[in-house]
Amino acid sequence: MCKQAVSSSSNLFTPWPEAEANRYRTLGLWLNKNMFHILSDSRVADKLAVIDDNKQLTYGQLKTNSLALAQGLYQLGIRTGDNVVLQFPNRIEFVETLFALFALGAVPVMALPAHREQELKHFCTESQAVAYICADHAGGFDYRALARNVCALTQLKHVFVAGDGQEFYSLDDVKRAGELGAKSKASLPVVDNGQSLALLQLSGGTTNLPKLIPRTHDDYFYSVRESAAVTGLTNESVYLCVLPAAHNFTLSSAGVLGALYAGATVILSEQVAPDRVLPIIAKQRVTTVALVPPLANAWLQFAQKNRVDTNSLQVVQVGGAKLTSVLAKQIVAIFNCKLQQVFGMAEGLVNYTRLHDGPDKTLFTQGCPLSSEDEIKVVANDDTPVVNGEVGHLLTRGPYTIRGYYNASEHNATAFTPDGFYRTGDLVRLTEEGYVVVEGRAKDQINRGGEKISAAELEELLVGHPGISDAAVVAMKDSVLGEKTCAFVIKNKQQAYPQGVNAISNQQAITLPALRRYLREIGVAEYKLPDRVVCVEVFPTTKFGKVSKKALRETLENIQQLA
Ligand code: OOB
Repeated sequence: MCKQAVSSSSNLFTPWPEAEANRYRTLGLWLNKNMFHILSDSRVADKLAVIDDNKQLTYGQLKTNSLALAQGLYQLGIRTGDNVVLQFPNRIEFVETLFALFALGAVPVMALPAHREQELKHFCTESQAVAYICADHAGGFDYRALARNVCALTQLKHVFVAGDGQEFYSLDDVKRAGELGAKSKASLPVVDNGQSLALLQLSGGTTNLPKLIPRTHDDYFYSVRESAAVTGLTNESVYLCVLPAAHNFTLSSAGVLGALYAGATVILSEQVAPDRVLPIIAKQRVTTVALVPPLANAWLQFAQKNRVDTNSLQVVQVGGAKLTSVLAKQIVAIFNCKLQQVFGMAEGLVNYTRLHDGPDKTLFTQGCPLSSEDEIKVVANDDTPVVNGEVGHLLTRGPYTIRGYYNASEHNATAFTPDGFYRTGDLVRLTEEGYVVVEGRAKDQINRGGEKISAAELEELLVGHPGISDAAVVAMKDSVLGEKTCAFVIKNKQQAYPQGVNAISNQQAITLPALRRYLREIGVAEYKLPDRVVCVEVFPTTKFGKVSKKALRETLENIQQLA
């Protein structure tokens, strides 16, 4: 079941129309270059490229290691066009493996460290991945145990583990074999095919199962180069990555790849808590960092109460969820730095406030599109443009926004307009100067402090529980995370509980702890577990007979007010 060649991916993702593609090439946006060139020879080989909690590598070492790993993976059968699920904490091995896969023309599927059996199984099946590459353990979790379960459930052919591989291939051994192989044979050529897939990102999702987002070398490399310029990264910058490095924000906006492209030093931290990270900022003289609003808030609280040296900080980027102007002002005042708001999506479009913008923009808007070639439209429900300045649905297309999800033709028919605009699901208005203000969301999703949860996905998981006959998930306001998740459930009265399915079934209790335990047991990522459960007899419906999420949100607000 090995997907053999890149040609097979052509019917799995929608290319840009030829006229647009030619235009982007003529304009020099698409360079027909493999992203491996980010580690190009022009970098100073002995400059520090990456530092993690335990080790560090120069640009020269990073390049050598990635090529050796590519060679080793090739020897074991990984080929151009193969999809490979990658799941790492913020460690150097993540960067080495990512560039090894780029060099091979293999396609990493960017799983997050929090993902578990449910998600991994889906990524492997959906992408027909031939391999899974992970760390042995991180954050107290053993990823080899996860690998065992995923292997049993999918068509995976190989598992590679950084650290103690146990029964799996150790990444160090693969690298060593690759070094030896490279000495005896001609080293692998890095193939430039800009239209081929560079990686598969993950959508926050509105569907039962998250969609994969096909990003090409041409489009991703363009967004990385342009983002590095807009965030002011140079070879003197020190970029700190605290959010998961695989996420589009910290990978490419400008992220780890943008920082390496600029010749900067990247610090990968597995810690996020301010007492652990703020000393790293002081020690490494960090200039640039990307945060989600709740993390920015936690760091500020800490910095106000403790003596910390954050003098080196020049740019603090905040994105992933709406930043309040109150928090925005505090960031600028307390960190004495430039604030850059980032409103982006793994599907492509990224908006940034610019470093020279005044407070009217940096405090109160989510920026403007990265590229002058980005097209954005704000439309009413019938897709007609709204009056300037009014709130509407944001649609976009451009040189780095996908034209379709991976292997999802049915979903693509509604997720994109017939002329190729992506329906972001965000409700926005534009200022007179064309800056975007995010006003809300039309998509059925919870944005839990930047982590996206598809309501449909969680509902499907909940109704899989024998004690629940129906579920409807809505966002509830939260002062720290912005939003949390509330699951309204209808108990299953008829269902006879099978013996020993899990602790909760036998008790017939649909309590929050029991439900969270159930979801954990079936292998759902921790951030997707509901924060509140409300049992109801029936769901309110709209006049079309659909569950009214609006009415459920109102019920929730009433309950919260009474509490
Ligand atoms: C980023 O990417 P995703 O794919 O996890 O989530 C995209 C969605 C957007 O459609 C929007 O609903 C929300 O996240 N979002 C924001 C926001 N940034 C993202 N909502 C309000 N204000 C913001 N600043 O989250 C992402 C990708 C690249 C760069 C930055 C964020």
